[in-house]
Amino acid sequence: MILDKVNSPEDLKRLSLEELLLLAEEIRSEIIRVTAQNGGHLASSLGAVELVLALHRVFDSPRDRILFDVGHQAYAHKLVTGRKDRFHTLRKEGGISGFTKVSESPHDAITAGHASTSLANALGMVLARDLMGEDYHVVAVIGDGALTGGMALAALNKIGELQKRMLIVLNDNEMSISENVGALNKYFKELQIRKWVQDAEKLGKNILERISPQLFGLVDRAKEAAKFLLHQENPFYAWGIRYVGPVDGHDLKGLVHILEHLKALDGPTLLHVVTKKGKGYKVAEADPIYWHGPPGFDPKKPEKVSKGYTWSQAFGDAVTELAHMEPRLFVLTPAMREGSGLVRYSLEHPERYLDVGICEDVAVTTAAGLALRGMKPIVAIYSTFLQRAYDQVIHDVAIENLPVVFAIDRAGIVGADGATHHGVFDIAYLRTVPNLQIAAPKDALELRAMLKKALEVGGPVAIRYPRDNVERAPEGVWPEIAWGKWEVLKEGTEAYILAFGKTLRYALEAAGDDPRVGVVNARFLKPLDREMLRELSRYKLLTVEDHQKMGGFGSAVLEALNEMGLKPEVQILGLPDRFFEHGAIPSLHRQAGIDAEGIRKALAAMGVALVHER
Ligand code: TPP
Repeated sequence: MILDKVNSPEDLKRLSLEELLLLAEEIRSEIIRVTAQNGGHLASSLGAVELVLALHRVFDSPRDRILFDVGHQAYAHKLVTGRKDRFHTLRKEGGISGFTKVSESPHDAITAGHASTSLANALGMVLARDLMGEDYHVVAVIGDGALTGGMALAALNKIGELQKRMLIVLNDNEMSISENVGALNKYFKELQIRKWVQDAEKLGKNILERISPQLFGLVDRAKEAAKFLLHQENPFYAWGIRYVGPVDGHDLKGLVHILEHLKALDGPTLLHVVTKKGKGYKVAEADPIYWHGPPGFDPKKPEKVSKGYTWSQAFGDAVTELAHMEPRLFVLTPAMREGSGLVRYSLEHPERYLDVGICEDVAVTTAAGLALRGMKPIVAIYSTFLQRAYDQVIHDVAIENLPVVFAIDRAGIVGADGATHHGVFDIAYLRTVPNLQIAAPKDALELRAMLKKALEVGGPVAIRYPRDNVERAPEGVWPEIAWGKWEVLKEGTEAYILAFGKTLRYALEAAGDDPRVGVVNARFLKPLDREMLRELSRYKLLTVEDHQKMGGFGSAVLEALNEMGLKPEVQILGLPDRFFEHGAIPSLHRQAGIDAEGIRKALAAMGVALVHER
């Protein structure tokens, strides 16, 4: 194995180009082997193997900084930068991260996970480099999907103005997670077509050259003119960024050659590299959407597996039905059609569906525009990505109390994607926003009731639900829900567990049939059910949530009690003030002490030791 001999990028420079080609295949096998066991970003990483090897061959990491946008396509980079022995721990608790991470390796130039950050980071680095009189290369690798983000486009604008030396490699596979969207994406396709035309012309020219030297001269001039036009029209040129491409991103030798050339240039350059998502693995090439981030699979017999019925699907089914009943309903996604359960919706209601690209801010403000003109928009968004649109939530939606529903998926600990992806801040950052109402359903039926009611009550409403399976609710059933009212699921004589969202299950498990402990489905956080809270304040109270303790549901309960002048014994369970890395969800919940065992311990500390203590 050649990979056995590669312990750092230095070793790549000693290989012949033929050995490098063999190494690419070995790396592909290793990526498939480990992703089959652990799940992970398979198709994106397979598509970037040659690109990663060429970059490490030509540049000198860690002296030169190579930044991977999102960092999900960088498995080959991990394998050649001293992490091949730990690669089998990918995304496992205590193992290496599924994204690039500064604290994991000196070769990881940025910590990533969220899209579109590489260009601004690179800009900061070249500014620092030049100010400090240092001399190294900065290379940002960004996908066509990540380039749809406003952050990336705004950084390009500044990069073009400042004219600092840096290389941007656009890894264009025409895919985001689903098909990429946007005008730039259309333009990239056009550039590829022009390239094919040019290649065909070249072929024709060779033939013509032999037949008629005069005609050949004409074609040559036409080609020069085409090249000129291409550059004139090219938006990167307009921005002051040198555009080179499109080039074949799987032609390792060609890539090495062109990178060597570009390395010597000053100012900002963008190299447009065309790759195939899933390259080298038939199923992933054929269906890059599923194989973007599959769970484990059998590498010899790779098949799609059903993840069961998820909260995302429950949401998708609910809005698909609702849209038949409510003609003003409109659903937006920032590039997460599959993850948000919206495939069915997008097919049944294509005219009231919009994928804006990886730009959560645009999703939220477009929803505001729709709401201002009488529509009832629902923004389907992951908790962690809504962080990107906080100002838009306040400035464009909440101030005018617009009827925008935020369907917040992946709320709480999400598992293998780790610190960048846990949705554990949304309660804290949304709770402080006036007009915004916040709810969390206990099951799919309650989700339906909340969604329907949210459209009726008006104003902005956030409904949060976790990354998890849920029992399917029957179609056509739309129960009424008392807005702002909690629900007692079990009576108690000494203490009540107030659970918000996913932790309700743990609360019921912990309470068992102990008559002293009651359980409340505290499904509305804002407005909070003060009436019931007042009644319950005769008992000891334990709040539990899958969210940061600071600023979360427990804080809201304490604040309300304080305002009402009530002082029951209260304990708050939530995530402590630190970041949780990747790991299995139940394990991380256990560590945070918010699972059934944690609840039992907390109750015991309050003097309510449970009889069925296992
Ligand atoms: N929104 C943000 C801010 N960050 C994210 N990581 C995502 C959404 C989810 N996401 C992860 S990868 C991806 C998306 C939408 C697609 C990226 O497409 P591209 O940059 O073209 O890379 P590819 O996977 O095609 O190689």
